[in-house]
Amino acid sequence: MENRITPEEYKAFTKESKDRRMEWFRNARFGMFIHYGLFAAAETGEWAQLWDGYTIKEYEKMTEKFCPKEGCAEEWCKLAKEAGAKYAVLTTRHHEGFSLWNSKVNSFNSYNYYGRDIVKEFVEACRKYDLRIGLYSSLMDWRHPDAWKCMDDEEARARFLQYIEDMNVELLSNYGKIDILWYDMPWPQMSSKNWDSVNRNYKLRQLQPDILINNRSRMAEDFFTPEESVSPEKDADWEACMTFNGISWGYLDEDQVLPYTYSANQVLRMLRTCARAGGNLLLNIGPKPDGSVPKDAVEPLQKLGAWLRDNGEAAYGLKARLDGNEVGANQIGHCTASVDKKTVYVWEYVWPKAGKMSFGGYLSAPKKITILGTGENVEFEHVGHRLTLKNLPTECPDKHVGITVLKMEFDEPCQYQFSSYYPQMLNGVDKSEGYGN
Ligand code: JFZ
Repeated sequence: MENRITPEEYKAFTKESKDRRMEWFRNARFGMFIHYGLFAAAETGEWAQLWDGYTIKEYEKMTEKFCPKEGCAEEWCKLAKEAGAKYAVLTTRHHEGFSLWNSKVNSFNSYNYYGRDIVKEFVEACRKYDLRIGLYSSLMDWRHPDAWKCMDDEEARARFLQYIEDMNVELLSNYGKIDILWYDMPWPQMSSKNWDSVNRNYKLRQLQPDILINNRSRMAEDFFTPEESVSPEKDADWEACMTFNGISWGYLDEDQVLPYTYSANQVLRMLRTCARAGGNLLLNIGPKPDGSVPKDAVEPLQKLGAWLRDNGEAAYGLKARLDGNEVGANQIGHCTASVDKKTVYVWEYVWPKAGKMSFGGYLSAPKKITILGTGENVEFEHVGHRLTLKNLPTECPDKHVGITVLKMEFDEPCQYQFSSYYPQMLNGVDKSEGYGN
């Protein structure tokens, strides 16, 4: 391989451009994952080939049931846009080894079977709907003869690494500007050295100088990818990837999976966790064998998008990383805040019917409080450390999902005292208020 680079040189190379490359990602907050492949036809998850014990030959029969309809990629991207996603990531080839593009490297592909370059259709749809583009590339491959042999056969490893690289070169050369390379499952090689990740990724970055690469080629790279759990990565960029149902990335019967499908409210709680801890949410849909969006995901995504159109300011864009001590809400809500903490967004999951609400621990008073979704001003008073909002609407102001955001604007960074376990521990509380010393 030409012009090889050391890990130290590579780290310096990527570090120099990282903040510039990451800027859109750090503001985007929300992307849509699309797991599409022959596995959709199995209807038992994207690991069907392995879990259901197919031989490679038997699994090839999935090509008879897989039937991508015209315009399916457009359907995915239109819904992603409507849902408020800023980018989309497509599984171009999952572990089953079936490429969704006109590959000259892997003949087991959608073009040879159906005359369809689905990756091309996907990138064109992303551009039509102004979505940044992510291409998922599995390192694990259940079909290629060298994929497992490479565990202990150096020649097989060289062949397999070249196979993977050649496919990724096709993806990053033939479809215009690509924003994310989303590696997955770096098995059976258990180190970046054995994957030769430094040099393979260095080569791919030459093809797409602005590309972001995730941490799944056994190197930290640009962002971490906690899976099925919105678990913030401290002091690093991260993106939580989540199925829509906690069961499968690939299509499952849309009627039977409905009881497990997340509501818009549940997705919004994930998004808020991301917004207050400097991460993104990559929420997955698993299209049906014909490429249709499973109906269980449609309504939650449409509601989510409607809410974000009114309240997106509280979620999108750079936000302060909060670990619970800088700004606070109450038991029925959570906060996000601007980086300078002069704006605090309180996401109230339940709306008080009493027409008033208070927040302890606010040592400074905002200059203004509004209901973000309606722009309506809120009356309030500030006594000691307590902020009391008065004459509130008795009906929940948010008509989309029932989550109302209160926007509190301060002249200076908000001064908040962590509401501890005993009132006596609160500074600023008047001890004569019956709490004694
Ligand atoms: C992988 C895939 O196997 C899965 O099908 C899906 O595509 C998901 C997004 O990525 O799942 C993983 C990846 C990593 C771990 C577990 C499941 N891990 O590190 O434990």
